[in-house]
Amino acid sequence: MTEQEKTIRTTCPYCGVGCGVLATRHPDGTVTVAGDPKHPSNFGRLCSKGSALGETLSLDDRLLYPEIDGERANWNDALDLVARNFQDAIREHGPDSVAFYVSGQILTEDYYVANKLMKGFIGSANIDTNSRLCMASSVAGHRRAFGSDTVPGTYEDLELADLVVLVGSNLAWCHPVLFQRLEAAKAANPALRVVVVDPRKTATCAIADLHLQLKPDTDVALFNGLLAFLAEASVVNDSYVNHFTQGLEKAVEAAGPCEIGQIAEKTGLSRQDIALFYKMFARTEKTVTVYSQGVNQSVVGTDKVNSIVNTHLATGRIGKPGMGPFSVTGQPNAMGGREVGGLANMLAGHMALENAEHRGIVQDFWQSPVVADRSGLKAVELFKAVREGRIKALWIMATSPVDSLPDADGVAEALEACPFVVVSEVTRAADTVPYANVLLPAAAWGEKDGTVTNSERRISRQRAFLELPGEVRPDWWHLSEVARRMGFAGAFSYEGAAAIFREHAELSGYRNEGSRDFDIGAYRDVTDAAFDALEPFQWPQPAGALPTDTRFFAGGGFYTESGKGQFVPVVFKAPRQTERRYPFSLNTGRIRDQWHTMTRTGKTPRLTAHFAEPFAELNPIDAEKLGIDPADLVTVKSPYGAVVVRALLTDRVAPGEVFVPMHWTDQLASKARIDAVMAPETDPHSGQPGSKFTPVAVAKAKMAWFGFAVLRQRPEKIAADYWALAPVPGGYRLEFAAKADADFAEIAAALTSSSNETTDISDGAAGWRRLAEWRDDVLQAAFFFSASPVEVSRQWACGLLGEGPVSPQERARVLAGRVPADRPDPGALVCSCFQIGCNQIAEAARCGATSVSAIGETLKAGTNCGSCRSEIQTLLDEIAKDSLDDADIAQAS
Ligand SMILES: Nc1nc2c(c(=O)[nH]1)N[C@H]1C(S)=C(S)[C@@H](COP(=O)(O)OP(=O)(O)OC[C@H]3O[C@@H](n4cnc5c(=O)[nH]c(N)nc54)[C@H](O)[C@@H]3O)O[C@H]1N2
Ligand SMILES: Nc1nc2c(c(=O)[nH]1)N[C@H]1C(S)=C(S)[C@@H](COP(=O)(O)OP(=O)(O)OC[C@H]3O[C@@H](n4cnc5c(=O)[nH]c(N)nc54)[C@H](O)[C@@H]3O)O[C@H]1N2
Ligand code: SF4
Ligand SMILES: [Mo]
Repeated sequence: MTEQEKTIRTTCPYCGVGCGVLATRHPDGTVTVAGDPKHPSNFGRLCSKGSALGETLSLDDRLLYPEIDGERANWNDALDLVARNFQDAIREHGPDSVAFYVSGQILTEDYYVANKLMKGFIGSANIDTNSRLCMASSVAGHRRAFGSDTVPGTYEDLELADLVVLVGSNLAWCHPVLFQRLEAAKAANPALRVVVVDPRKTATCAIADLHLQLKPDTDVALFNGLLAFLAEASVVNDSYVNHFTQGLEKAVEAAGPCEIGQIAEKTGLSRQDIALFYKMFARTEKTVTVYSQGVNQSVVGTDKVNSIVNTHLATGRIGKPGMGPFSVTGQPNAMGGREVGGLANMLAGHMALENAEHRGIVQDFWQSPVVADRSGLKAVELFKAVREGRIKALWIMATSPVDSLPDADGVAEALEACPFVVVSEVTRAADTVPYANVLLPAAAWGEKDGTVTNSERRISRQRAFLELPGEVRPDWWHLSEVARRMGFAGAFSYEGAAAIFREHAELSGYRNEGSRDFDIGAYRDVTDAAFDALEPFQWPQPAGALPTDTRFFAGGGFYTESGKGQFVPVVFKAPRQTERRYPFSLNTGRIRDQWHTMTRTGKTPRLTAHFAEPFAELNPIDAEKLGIDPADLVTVKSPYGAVVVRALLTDRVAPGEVFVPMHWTDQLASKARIDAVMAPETDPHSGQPGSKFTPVAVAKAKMAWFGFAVLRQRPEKIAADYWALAPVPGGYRLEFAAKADADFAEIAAALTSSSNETTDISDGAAGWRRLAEWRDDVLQAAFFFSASPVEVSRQWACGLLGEGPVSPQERARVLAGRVPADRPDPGALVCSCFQIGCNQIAEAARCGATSVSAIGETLKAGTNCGSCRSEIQTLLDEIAKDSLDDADIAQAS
């Protein structure tokens, strides 16, 4: 390593696994990353997104200076204006006329300051967060059962278990490193069984011994049935139940008798599969049930959580090695946000807003003029209030509600109508930016310092390794400066993240004495230097105690009034039916290589190659009925809004269901914000929207022509009824289409510079036309037009931008666009690290590489980050099945 090279230990800014990252800054300004072998979450592993972090740090789209009404401003004016508008609103309309909407992607220190300002100094609880869309049902379920929002287990439990049940969790794509740990545990312990409960066949199913492909939102029927089964088969742990819990009888009564036939009817599962699952669960002491958004993001999400937790309380399988219900968090700091009380119905330090004693503790500690004493507006209600003019000043930080909240067009209207909107952002290429009266430039990953808490309650440092560019400042600074200007200088005079962390740690231990789960009092006096060097640690960590058991509730000790864990009686409610006009149920979620609204992962070709445009997974049976062919464009529509996306025909989804990823925004596609389609219906206990279910109509979007282009420059404006843009090495790729006939030469010219030379070839009979533009013999853009979806190898076409000068005589050959014989089409990308496509894997399999490791040896695919290993497995399974089928056919004929 040269002298200027510097390696810093930090934490990945994406998912809740919370992997340790070694970031090395090189003298040429580039940054490379590697997994931190010493970090106890990942032990050196990183997934595809984590591995590509170094490629997402460019400043080209960064917000570098404050802006007022779209004009660059200085910090002082911007902060004064924010403080004045908030103060004016509070004076005229009261504290509940202002609100913050923040995010599980800010650091604990940012979050702590936001919550303190709103609840203790402004005196309203109108601070909510995108965790409402993410973890709120788990929080509500935990509090009902445990009396506190406690995750009882640790990651190690997945490795120590003999049965891991994954409910509504696509772990392979969404918590890839945890998935890899599970995969490795399964390889080491052949007795370990994995059950996946998901209406969709996901990549996670590659390691499943049993996939329960249930009907959407019928999980409560499945787990109530399990509780009844356990009770009837006397698998209840009487000692645990009698000593440490209350309410089993009522819960069993609510669940009703275990009638497998009825459960099969409700869930759409086969009786055999249900019985098999119940028996596996009953006989396997070491069972962990991991759950995620298929559980939380539902109008019955909290009941789903408790139906799962009930089965673990009944068996006493909680807080012991290899056992427990385990809600895995999505965002890097979803847990930190919960610890500081960032939700509208929570208080700092895992204290309860409705508890007068807790409010007293917090107010006394903060020495604050007030402390909010009733729940503020939860995300969906909050934006409804904004739309109705009840919120006069709103501050949005590190989240994009016009993309991620249901009825997203309604949210956009709300922001339009709001008298004063502040947005703290890192990029100007975010859909919220146009709605901001004041834009505050925030420090991004690599520039900011502080802590995050992962799914297993492990607190790790994010450390800066880059200077703050332009005038960007960390989020906690934005908040503290406004607080100072609102007259609260004394309580917000922080010098840095360490000072905030100390205060947060001290509050967690303040008048605690074991009465609250969250206690990191041991760190209340941490020095700046010790904070810099802080090693990842799990809470609880009270002052004066040695780190001991990091699990909860094996021996009771619940935080309820009685100290006992509570069974919550839950009753299965049949999910809302789809209707004649909206006959499909829309499911939404994530893909392997993109993070939410793509503001970072959408910047690197390595991550966009896996899926380069928005799509709808549709079962081939439905497609046939609707006259939809592969690669057609389709409209997915509800009474709230519509998207136009590419049809992806696959039996991964069941007939009657359609899955659309949540990622595409107006930055990279014409009309793909799927939350514009989602109904704003929420769980009554948690306020979490049911982002996995909305009745929709699906129809072919008829187009007069389709186009595909590779372009050296990003086009300024794209005039087409459908378009989707993605970066490729050396430029961009564009898919587009329109309903009306058009002049292709004009379209091409409008997307590029007019000074280019053009080559134009067409095949009238085959119905296609191709145009290429050149400058100094170098390809600037290539266009492929056709009356039907363009059939050209995308990998080959994207590679054209990498070719050197081409003489005029050769240009037609370039355009002819057949993959040269010596360079077979690699096919759809599977391995993003080594850019290996499915055709290459199929070819290797035909040559004998029939296992994931053999593919790794032959092609290197899957040998770096490992995120694609489950897809390789699925491909190999399909190839094996196809060749068996072929053999059957051959035999039969
Ligand atoms: N690659 C990637 N990883 C991520 C993220 C990302 O954006 N990209 N985001 C992170 C965040 S914030 C989160 S919250 C997590 C989310 O992680 P996950 O919850 O694992 O991901 P999702 O794709 O949202 O949904 C999981 C599954 O729920 C299923 N599901 C839908 N309806 C039901 C139902 O009624 N019952 C059951 N049992 N299952 C159902 C869906 O089919 C889907 O496969 O991922 C985190 N990790
Ligand atoms: N239909 C549907 N909708 C969903 C979901 C779903 O499964 N289906 N999932 C929901 C869930 S679980 C989640 S977590 C949400 C996520 O949805 P969002 O929170 O809206 O998505 P992000 O893209 O993560 O938004 C983060 C924003 O913060 C910016 N940013 C990044 N770092 C910083 C920083 O340090 N400071 C500041 N100030 N800004 C920063 C990014 O540029 C980006 O614009 O979506 C929810 N919406
Ligand atoms: S699993 Fe991937 S996205 Fe999640 S923290 Fe680890 S490297 Fe980051
Ligand atoms: Mo999330």
